[in-house]
Amino acid sequence: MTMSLRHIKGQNCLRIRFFSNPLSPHLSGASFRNSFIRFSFTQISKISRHLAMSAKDHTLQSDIAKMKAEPDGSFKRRDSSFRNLIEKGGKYEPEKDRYHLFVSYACPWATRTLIVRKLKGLDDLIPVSVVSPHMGSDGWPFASADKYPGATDDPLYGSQHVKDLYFKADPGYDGRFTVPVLWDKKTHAVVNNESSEIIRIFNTAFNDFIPDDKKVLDFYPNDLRPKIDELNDFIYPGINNGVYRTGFATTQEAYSKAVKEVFESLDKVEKILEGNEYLLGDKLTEADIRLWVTIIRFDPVYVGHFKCNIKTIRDGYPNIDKWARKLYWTNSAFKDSTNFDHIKTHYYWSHTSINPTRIVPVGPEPNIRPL
Ligand SMILES: N[C@@H](CCC(=O)N[C@@H](CS)C(=O)NCC(=O)O)C(=O)O
Repeated sequence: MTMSLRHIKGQNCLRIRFFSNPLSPHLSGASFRNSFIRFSFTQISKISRHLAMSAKDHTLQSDIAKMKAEPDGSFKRRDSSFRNLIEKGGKYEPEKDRYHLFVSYACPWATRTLIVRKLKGLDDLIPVSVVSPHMGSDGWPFASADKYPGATDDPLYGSQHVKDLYFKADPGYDGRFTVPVLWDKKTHAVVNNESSEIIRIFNTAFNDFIPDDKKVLDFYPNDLRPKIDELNDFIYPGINNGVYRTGFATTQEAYSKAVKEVFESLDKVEKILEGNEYLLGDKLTEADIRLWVTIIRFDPVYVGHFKCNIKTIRDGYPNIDKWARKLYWTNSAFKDSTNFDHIKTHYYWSHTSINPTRIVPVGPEPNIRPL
């Protein structure tokens, strides 16, 4: 049975047609009946908006192959749309069994949130769902749509794709369907889809529910904020987003400019890490976490796929390499949040404009060297 709705001009009613033969509804005159139901104008405009949305081509939002570069060939990332906080007295209160995190192991931004979630011991408070690395024309699929080892289903609504969650939260959503997504089960809403803000939420919002040894961990402490901000201010454009600007550039000029900026920023970080355990001396901060997720992907993916190949981390940056390996091998929050198979498969399979054959390279071996 299918149904069609038509607003009858000048009247606040919709004609609803029920068809028993969806393949040839107009031929099967005898099998449908008309019904008239009275709606308010608000309801009519809501329904019409919903119908218009469902008829729209969403692949422009979900298919990375259809993504357009700027006129000069450079890549510009869109700002995230949902920017709420979780705070006492706010719309989203810190509560047990209320929030859910949707991630991809492939995505560096999502991995930031996984690392802080682990470091702060929020595993039981904030359950996680993991998408398949095959980000195709409908965006990120859950295991229900693509059974990939390590991928899971959406336990809340049984969504097939991450885009279904965005439309559940906002039927008129017109942005990209990105991960991570911090979801509120109580109001069926996206709380926040910006990783840099989700990690700050995880850093403090749930402190009342976790043991003291986790509560005291602060990755954005007051006294270090200006220094952390200063680091983030060049590491984000130069490195985190710099590798994307390099890889998604569509002109030689845009590429050459972006790749130069990546390596200048890496040179700067290499100097900062000289004789230091972490970026700010002996204290692990969010600046390390934000940088690390890009560095761990650098040799396995960005050198080849995004053409960031002036040097590798392992052979060209001894201080960064040592810092990255130490975090991976000695802190399980970093290692457990890293899945090299998802990482490599995602980039090489999903970005067909860069790698049309979808062949996933075997090397480098190993993905990360031992300590
Ligand atoms: N600003 C966002 C960026 C998130 C983002 O771009 N995620 C990528 C995966 S690495 C994504 O989901 N892309 C899907 C798309 O653009 O269609 C954040 O930091 O959370």
